[in-house]
Amino acid sequence: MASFVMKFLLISICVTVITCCAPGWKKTSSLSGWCFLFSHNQVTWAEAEEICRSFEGYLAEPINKPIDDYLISETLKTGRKYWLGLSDLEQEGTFLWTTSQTGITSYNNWIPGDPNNANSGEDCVLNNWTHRGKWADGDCEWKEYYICQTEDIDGGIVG
Ligand SMILES: [Ca+2]
Ligand SMILES: [Ca+2]
Repeated sequence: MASFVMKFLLISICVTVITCCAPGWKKTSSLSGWCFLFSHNQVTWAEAEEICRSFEGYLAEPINKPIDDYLISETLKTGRKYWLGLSDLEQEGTFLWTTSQTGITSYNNWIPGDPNNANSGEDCVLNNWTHRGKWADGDCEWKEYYICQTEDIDGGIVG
């Protein structure tokens, strides 16, 4: 009974006061409503997408500067590059955000020279390319770190 009350209390606080993220996920006060998981393992883009979905989330989508700035601040700390939920798998040269299937609008953060579809083709987007916090297209089969994104506790646990 006591633990039930505690759980109820915690969820109530999460919902009414601030958003709560599952253990291991990060949030930032400047971006209410979002939780982010920065992976410690490296997988292909498709595998990363599947893993994020298994957490009821998706590959992170820095659709605007505030989200991207936060992701950059975190990835610059680790020095790693991470898969994002952005690709031109459907149509070469047309990059779409995975969940909305909409294109890049006013904000983008490509590193100069990318996207370049280099080598045998690059259709999946990484951030923090060469440790400069910028986006680059890469080979979807590369094994890379990834960032998952979910909405707060309602999106992550209930819905
Ligand atoms: Ca491409
Ligand atoms: Ca490239």
